[in-house]
Amino acid sequence: MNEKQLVGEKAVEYVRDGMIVGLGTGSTAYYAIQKLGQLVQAGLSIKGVPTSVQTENLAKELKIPLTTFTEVDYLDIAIDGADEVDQQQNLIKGGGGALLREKIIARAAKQFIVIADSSKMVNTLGTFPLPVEVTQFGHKVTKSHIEALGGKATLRQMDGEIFISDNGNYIYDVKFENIMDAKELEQALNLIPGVVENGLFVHMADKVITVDKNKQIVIR
Ligand code: ABF
Repeated sequence: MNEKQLVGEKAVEYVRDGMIVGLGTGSTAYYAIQKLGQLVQAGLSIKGVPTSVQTENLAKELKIPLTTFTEVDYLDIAIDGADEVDQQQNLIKGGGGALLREKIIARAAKQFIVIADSSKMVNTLGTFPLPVEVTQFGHKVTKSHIEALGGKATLRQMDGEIFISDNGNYIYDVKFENIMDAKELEQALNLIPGVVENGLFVHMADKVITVDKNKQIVIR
């Protein structure tokens, strides 16, 4: 079993009958969702809130019942991946382009569980470019304000076209050198008109499930 599957399936052990579950996006969350699909087939009664259209489609394939924030206003648990996890369990997320819905769902969850293979664990955030979701309107001006904070912003493309998020926005991937104060940067970015959300998840993870160098599961 690979590290992603190990941590993905471990997180599902925290899911109980009757829960509303935030379903993450990415190749690690994929394993958690696959496991939930098996348990639903075996009788587990949950309702999922997907963090992306991609995850919504996967959940539908697996016949996991879904709900929305028009029916619920909180989640019991959210399980999601990350691009980087630092020593204080702060995260960079958004490599999959789903950071806005992921952050809304992570905040709405009573328990936010992050699943990350060992390659995601870092001392300081910032090796991975920070995804910042921006409105299409005025995005080049927004980019200039983002770069004034010290980063180098690149408009995300996919298959030669400008990437458009599930919410109809653009994403800039911003290379900051080491991010020493994640909270300060998160707040500074979100003060910029045109910035919708950014991929810094500060003090949000309740648990981080990863794997140590002996391939043993570690829960922080
Ligand atoms: C998602 O999980 C994204 O925020 C993040 O980019 C991704 C990690 O991807 P993977 O699990 O495929 O490494 O939540």
